[in-house]
Amino acid sequence: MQQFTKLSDVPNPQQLLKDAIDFKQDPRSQEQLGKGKTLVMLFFNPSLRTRLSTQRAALNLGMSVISMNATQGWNLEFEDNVVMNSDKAEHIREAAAVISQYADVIGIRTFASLSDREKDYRDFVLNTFIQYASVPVISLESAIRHPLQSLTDWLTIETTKKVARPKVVLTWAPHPKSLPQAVGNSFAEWMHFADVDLTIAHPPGYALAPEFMADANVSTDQKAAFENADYIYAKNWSAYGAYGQILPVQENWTITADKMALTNDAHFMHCLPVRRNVVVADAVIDGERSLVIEQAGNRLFAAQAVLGRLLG
Ligand code: SN0
Repeated sequence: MQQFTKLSDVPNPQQLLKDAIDFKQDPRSQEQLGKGKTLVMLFFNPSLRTRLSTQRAALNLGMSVISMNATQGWNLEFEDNVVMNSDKAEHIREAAAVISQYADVIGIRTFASLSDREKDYRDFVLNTFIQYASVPVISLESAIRHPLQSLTDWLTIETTKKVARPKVVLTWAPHPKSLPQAVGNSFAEWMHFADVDLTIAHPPGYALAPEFMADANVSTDQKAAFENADYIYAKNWSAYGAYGQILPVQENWTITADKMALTNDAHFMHCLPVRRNVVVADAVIDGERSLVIEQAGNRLFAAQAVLGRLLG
């Protein structure tokens, strides 16, 4: 594997899932693999799980880790042919090449702008960085995808499912802020590949980008979508069509115990961080079908599997 930014970067996703399952059973099984190697992580946006789990994953493989908030460094210019006489002190051409001198693997987090859809959907910041980096790059969530989260979600479903092909519902949920589509996009991308029956439920106007909706059952009726569901995966995203906007929504899309009662005793999943009693009611996230803490724990094994393949 040369890089990890999307499903199609992975030559054998089933093998990667198996690696993650193996690491979940024995996290210390490959303590020598990363000896003498360094992971550098660069954060253009906040992180809790991704930062700590990826660092811990690297340590479990014997790597050294350096992480940096990009805001602590120089303000970077990403455009070409610019006269750099304003607030940007360093060009990405030098920055990415220089970081590559210090790293064997680089992780980058860069959220969507939510203002320029064309640029976001080219994954401009991530791909420009990769263009000038000379070592493998892992996406720690980019403008349009969060593949470490999606591999984690697949691992979580595979290790808890009671039927061969569970019904999985990705449901939009309310949020006070305008959030990226990355987690929803990426979850859909990986679930299309996984052996699940995927439904995407969203209010009118909240369809994901067409390339991520392909093949899924789609419903704008949340309660109907919940029927017979084995997994409810909640996530807010801002509109793709009216790009980055929060649209008025008629019904209440918060995940409540009443709605969970419509399902086939479904597990509740969310990538976190989550706004309690906006996205999901306390009774659901604190209930016994909630997987959110195990799911976050699985971030470690997904990151270990990915780092392992990039090193191996
Ligand atoms: C990010 C997102 O892409 O939705 C990261 C999720 C892993 N979430 C947020 O930015 C939540 C921010 C908030 O204020 O609730």
